[in-house]
Amino acid sequence: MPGYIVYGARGSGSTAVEAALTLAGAPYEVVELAPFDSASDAAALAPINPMRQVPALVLPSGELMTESAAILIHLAERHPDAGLAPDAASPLRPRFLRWMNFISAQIYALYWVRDDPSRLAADKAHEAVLLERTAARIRQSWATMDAGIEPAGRFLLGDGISMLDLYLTVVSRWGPRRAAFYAAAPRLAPIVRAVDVEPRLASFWAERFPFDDGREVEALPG
Ligand SMILES: N[C@@H](CCC(=O)N[C@@H](CS)C(=O)NCC(=O)O)C(=O)O
Repeated sequence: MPGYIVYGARGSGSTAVEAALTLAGAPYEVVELAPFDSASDAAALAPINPMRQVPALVLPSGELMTESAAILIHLAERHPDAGLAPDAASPLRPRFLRWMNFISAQIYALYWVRDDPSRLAADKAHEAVLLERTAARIRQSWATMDAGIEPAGRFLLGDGISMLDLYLTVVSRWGPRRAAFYAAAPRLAPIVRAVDVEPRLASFWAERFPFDDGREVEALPG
């Protein structure tokens, strides 16, 4: 079976997709491009994904997919034996879909600003305000998720890891980082820690998104 091609970067949202493919045992290769760090990488990505963002996934059929939640849901459907999502008839399906989309729309979307606040800010002082206010919004969103979803087991949807756990874990590693996440979402904290130490992902995390105590707190500028 021809494999998947992931356009992605270490520590980026593509690592959720790569982790999912790893757990599914699906063959894939990564084309390393970090558009948030490099103008030349952004230009190289443009013919693949006009939004110049990763993850961008080329399916075995040759079709392009973007949008992390949609990709993860699709991969769960294409690799059902991996058990990475409740199926359409499951009572857990509505909450799976709800919180997958919540992470994309309410939280991940804010990184378009946070990764380069000059996209919206008029000056440096305004950039600091945007960073502070988007961090507050992210903390509020994590708290809303924490109050809105009761973990159904060791992971969010039961005792098996799901796409939702992978997505939550990757996005919770970004600024304002884990210490803020744990404070805002104490019930979700053990979930992401369990994903951090998932044995099947140990070498994957070490290579693609190294994460240790030093990364739990955001480095302050200056
Ligand atoms: N809506 C997209 C957002 C993807 C995204 O923002 N990716 C970041 C990296 S984590 C990126 O490529 N940023 C570069 C940019 O937006 O210019 C998704 O859900 O996958």
